[in-house]
Amino acid sequence: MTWRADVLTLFPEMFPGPLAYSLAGRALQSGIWSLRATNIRDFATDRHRTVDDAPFGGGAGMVLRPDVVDAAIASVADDRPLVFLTPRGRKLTQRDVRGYGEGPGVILLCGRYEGIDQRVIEARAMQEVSIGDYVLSGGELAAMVLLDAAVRLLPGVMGAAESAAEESFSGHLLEYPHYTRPADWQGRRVPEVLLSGDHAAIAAWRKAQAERVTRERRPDLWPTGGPTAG
Ligand code: 9D3
Repeated sequence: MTWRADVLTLFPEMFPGPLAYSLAGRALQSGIWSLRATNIRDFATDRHRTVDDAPFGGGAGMVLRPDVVDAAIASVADDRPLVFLTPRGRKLTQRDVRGYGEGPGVILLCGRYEGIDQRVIEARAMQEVSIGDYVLSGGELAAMVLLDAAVRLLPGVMGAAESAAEESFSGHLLEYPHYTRPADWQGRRVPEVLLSGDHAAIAAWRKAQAERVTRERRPDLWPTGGPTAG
């Protein structure tokens, strides 16, 4: 059945955005997944459609009200995981992404302002997720990253060849470098082994390259070499 994504945001016009293109866009068109963006402001109850207020205890910025956020969630909630995109969250991993892809879909809540009232986070048992250690201006781009990563894993989205390659690779090494024609470009030659037709030699060269680049750039992925390994 269709994998369903709901996004709760103050900027619903940002969606589908880049998710309308490429692999994810084709899968959206074909009904493999669905996307609905809901404006949190639609659940404000006052004349001015207020969604936020000053923080108790003082300090800069504004906080999203729990009653408004809860009503927005109630309008879409079912058995899907509710994920709050926030810089305070656990860092998203490919394992998490695989889990989301295997379920019925996700409900994503995007923060703006300084945050969301803590009580609704707890009352709704939200999973709090960050996409990495840098500061965005809101959760919307993070939600798109999560969706792109999950949707490409859904059955029928990737070609069978790519899926198989991904499975056998399974993420422990960075990729070897790629080359195509021309064999000589601006005096830079493609490594001779790749032109040799010796498939065993090519496989060995690629493995060595993948290991070298992983040790150099991502020692944390290397079984023995990581800064916190051992
Ligand atoms: C004043 C302290 N700031 C925290 C570093 C407040 C703040 C900054 C930026 C609160 C929210 C945001 C907007 N970012 C997100 O909503 C966000 C995010 C991110 O900034 N980095 C990585 N992952 C994510 S997921 C959502």
